[in-house]
Amino acid sequence: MSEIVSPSAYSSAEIRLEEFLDLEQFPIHDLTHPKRAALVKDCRLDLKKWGCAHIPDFISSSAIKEMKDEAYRIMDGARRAHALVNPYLTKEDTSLPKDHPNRFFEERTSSFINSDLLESDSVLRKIYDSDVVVHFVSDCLNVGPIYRWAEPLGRNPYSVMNDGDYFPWHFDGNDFTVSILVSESDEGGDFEYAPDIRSPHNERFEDVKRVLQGESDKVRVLSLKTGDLQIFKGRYSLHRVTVTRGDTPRIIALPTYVTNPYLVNRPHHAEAFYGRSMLIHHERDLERLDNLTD
Ligand SMILES: O=C(O)CCC(=O)C(=O)O
Ligand SMILES: [Fe+2]
Repeated sequence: MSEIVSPSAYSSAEIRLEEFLDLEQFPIHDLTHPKRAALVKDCRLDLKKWGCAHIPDFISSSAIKEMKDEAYRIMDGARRAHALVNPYLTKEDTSLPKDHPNRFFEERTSSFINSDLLESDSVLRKIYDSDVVVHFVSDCLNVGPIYRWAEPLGRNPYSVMNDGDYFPWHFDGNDFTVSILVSESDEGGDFEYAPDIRSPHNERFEDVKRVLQGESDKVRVLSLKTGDLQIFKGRYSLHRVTVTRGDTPRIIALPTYVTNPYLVNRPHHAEAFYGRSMLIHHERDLERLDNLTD
C-alpha cells in the first residue's frame, strides 16, 4: 500500500537535472568536479572582462525542443507590445534636458510569454526552480546569495520576436539574467550590450547617452546559438536586441535572479514589458539599495 507523504517543503518536487543537462559534460551538481571548477572560472573571467558569460551548448537539445514546443503551444498568450520605452522603463521627465537618456524613447514591438503562462511541467520552470542551477549561476557570477525573485510575470518568461520586431535599449529591474536561446531568427536578433555602464549609486548618464546616440565604443555584440547559456548583469549593462528578420521567430527563455527575493518590477516597468501591473507591483514599489532609477 502506498503511503501519502506530506511535502517537507512547499516546493518538494525533486528536479532531475538530467532532463535538461548532460551531467557528464556539465557536472554542475558535483562541487568537487574539475569540469565544474573550470566552467565557473571561465564564467568569472568572462563576466569580469566582458560583463557577460557564455557557455555554448549548455542545455540539451531535447530540453530545447521541449521549450520550443511549449512556447509554440502557448504562443497565443504572447503579448505584442507597442510601448514606447526609455532605458529605465520610467515616464518621461520633461524637466530634464531634451537629450537626457530619460527622454530617449524607442518603440518596443517584441512580445513576452509571461511566466504565469508557463505549463506546470515546463522544462523552463524546472531550470528556474532548481536550487542547483541557482547555486551554479551564483558561483559563476561570484555573487551570493542570489535568489529567484517574487516577480510573477517576468521571473522566467519567453521573449518572442517576429519579423521586423525590435527590443529597445534598457536596463533590467532584476540584477542578473540567464538567457537560453530556444529558436534563432533567420536574420538579426543580435544581443548588443554595454557592460557595466552603470554601477550602484552611479548612473553615468553621459556614457549611457553616448550608447543611445550610437557613439560609444563600449558596445559589444553576442550572437547566441540555440542551447547556449548566457549569464548577464542586466541591471548595470545597457542592452537591446536588434531587429529580427524572417519567418522563424526568435524565442529566448529568460530565467532572472536578484539579491533581494522580495522584489518585483516597478509598476510602470511591468506594464511596459509584461502588459500589465498587478497589486504586488504596487505594494512592493520599494526603494532600491543601489539607488538606481530602475
Ligand atoms: O531577448 C534577449 O536576449 C534579452 C531580453 C531582455 O533584455 C529582457 O527581457 O529584459
Ligand atoms: Fe533586459
